[in-house]
This record gives sequence, structure tokens and C-alpha cells, in this order.
Amino acid sequence: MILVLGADGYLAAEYLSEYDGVGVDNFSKRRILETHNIKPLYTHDSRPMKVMDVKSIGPLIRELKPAAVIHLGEIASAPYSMEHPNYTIRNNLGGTLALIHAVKDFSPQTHIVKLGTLGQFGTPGVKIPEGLFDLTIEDRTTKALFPKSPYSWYHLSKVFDTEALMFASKLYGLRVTDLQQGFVYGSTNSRFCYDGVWGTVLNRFLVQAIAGHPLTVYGEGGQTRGMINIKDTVKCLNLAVENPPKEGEYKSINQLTEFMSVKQLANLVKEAGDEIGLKVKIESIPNPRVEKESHFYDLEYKTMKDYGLKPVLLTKSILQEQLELLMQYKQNIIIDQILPRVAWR
Ligand code: USQ
Repeated sequence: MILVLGADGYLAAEYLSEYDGVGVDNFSKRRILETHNIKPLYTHDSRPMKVMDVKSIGPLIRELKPAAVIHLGEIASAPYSMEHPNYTIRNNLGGTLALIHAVKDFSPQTHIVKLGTLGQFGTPGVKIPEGLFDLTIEDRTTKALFPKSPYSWYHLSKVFDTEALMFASKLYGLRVTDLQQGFVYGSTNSRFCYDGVWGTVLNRFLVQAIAGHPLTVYGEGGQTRGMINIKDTVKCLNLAVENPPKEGEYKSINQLTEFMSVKQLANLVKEAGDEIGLKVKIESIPNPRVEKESHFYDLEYKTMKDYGLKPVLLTKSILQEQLELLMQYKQNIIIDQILPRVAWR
């Protein structure tokens, strides 16, 4: 049996529509959206789930003793975390620590599959390896995880998660897979956000193209990021479950299928949109974030392909399919939600 934490979210709802699992969520995302009066493009009804906070997961782990827990139940927005750093870090790390100890105390064979982020490695100017790599200093070599350089308090919360998971696997002999994922795009049967706080860049660009709003490229647009279609995210989660680590093993996997700069993404959306009559404009606006806008980027990502993933890569026809799908909700677009409202400093 697979337990899925964060079952009301964008990724988990899609996973649970493809695979069996027991869903758990505390509905905090719904509350946050309501409090800040943010309206997704659409929200579809979710499947039944247990209403529970990850920090109180112990009794459920004891009762179900799942083969794997997929932990997607975290605050996942970098902009939100810049206004709420304390809550984001306490919530994310608190949940991870509670899960670690629930598994250790009640079901030590359970495989923890945890969603991390590629954003914990930043843009270091060298190729980012996948998993532990050989670190050589003078004449000695050891295994190490790549140095961290997060972009936001949210990304820093995932750094803490990673350190806690690595430590727990060593200390308690737990099986852990930490998935360092790029940003996700694609419409789902759950909730689709495009606002300046919760929408990821490509999903935002798709809605902007439909609304006739210029695509909001922050600064120079040379920011390059790993990315993945939501259909592939779901397949990767399943592949992670099907390939559990050994007792006491910590695996870190780079979960992306390609990488691209923001400018390239905007140009692709323009090309795809123009062809179906949308007349897409692109506009560089002042960058609300602190990040490099032009940099080297390369990284290793082969584990998921070795496990059998056949990636869905971004093409003009995929973009057009997405645009046509999302166009049905055009009347729901609120233009005032599009521009970013959170600055990094
Ligand atoms: N960006 C724009 N224009 C926009 C929105 C974003 O130029 O309208 C730029 C940002 O400045 C950034 C890049 O696009 O350089 C990506 O931004 P994003 O909001 O899509 O992604 P990010 O804040 O990094 O976070 C998202 C998810 C997070 C996940 C992360 C993976 O919200 O949960 O962990 O992607 S990664 O990108 O590898 O850090």
C-alpha cells in the first residue's frame, strides 16, 4: 500500500488518478489561497482523502505500515516563502521530521519517497552531478552531495529536508529516495494556478498567452531551469516506488526531462500561440527575485531514464494542446493576479 501526503495538491492529485494509494492532506493550500483571495484557473473536485497534518502522521503509519510514503505535502512556492519564511521552514522541515520518526518508530521498512527540488543546488557554474559524487581534496576522496545554493526560503527548506533525510537513513537505517525535481508544467485534473505566487513559469506563460497579456519574463530571461511535464512527474514517482533503496540507503535523483531558459520558453510559447491565432507578446519586466539572469547551466539526469522513463519533451504541438485545453477556462482569468507581487528584498 502506498500513502500519498499532499493529496490535495497539483502533483499528488494527478498521481492518485493514475495509481492506487491512500491520500492525506491538511488542506493548507486551500486555506492559503482563500486567505490571499487567489483564484486558480480551475479547481476540480478531489478524491476522498484523510484530513490530517503530516506532523501528526504517526498513528496512520502505525496502522497502515505502507510499502512507501510519497511525501508531496509541503509548501511549494518560492514567492510565498519570501513573505512567510518561518511558516514555510517550520511546516516543511517539521513534516519531514515527523515522517522520519513515524517510519522509524512504527514501520522501518517503509520506503520514504520525498519530493525535493533542483533549486537547492542553484546555478553553480559547473555541471550538477546526480546523487552523491566523488569529492576529492588533496589525495583523499569521499562521497558527498553537491553543495547547496538555494534561490529562496522555500528552496532552503528543502535543503534542510535533504540533510535530515540523509542523516536519518544513516542513523536509523531508513530507505529514502529524494527526488530533486525541476519546475512542473501541464494541466491536470486538480487545480491550475497561474498567479504570481503559486503558478510556475510555463503554466503562467500559457495563461498569459490566452489572456492576451505579455509574457512576463523576469529581467534578462537567461535563467535556466530543469523542467518536467506533469505526466512524467507521476511516472517518475511510480518508478521511484518500484526501485526502492536498500536498508539504510539514501538515493538522490535529479527529476527533470530537459532544461531551458525563461527566454527560450517564452519564445516557444509565442511561436505555438501565434500559430493558433493568439498574437503573443513577450515583455521583460524588472525581476522581483534575487537570482542570476545569465549563467552556465548543465546537469546530470540519467537515473529515471535507466529506470525506463520515456520522457514527454516540450514541443510546439504539446504547447498548442495545452493552450487549447486551458482556453476553455479563459473566462476565469483574473488579469490582476498575473504580475508578481512578492519581491525578494
Ligand atoms: N520566472 C519568470 N517569469 C514568471 C515566473 C517565473 O521569468 O512569470 C522565472 C523565475 O524568475 C525563475 C524561473 O522563471 O528564474 C522559474 O520560476 P518558477 O516560479 O517556475 O519556479 P521556482 O520558483 O523555482 O519554483 C518551482 C516550483 C517549486 C519547485 C521548483 C523547481 O514552484 O515547487 O521546487 O520550481 S526549480 O525550478 O528547479 O527550483
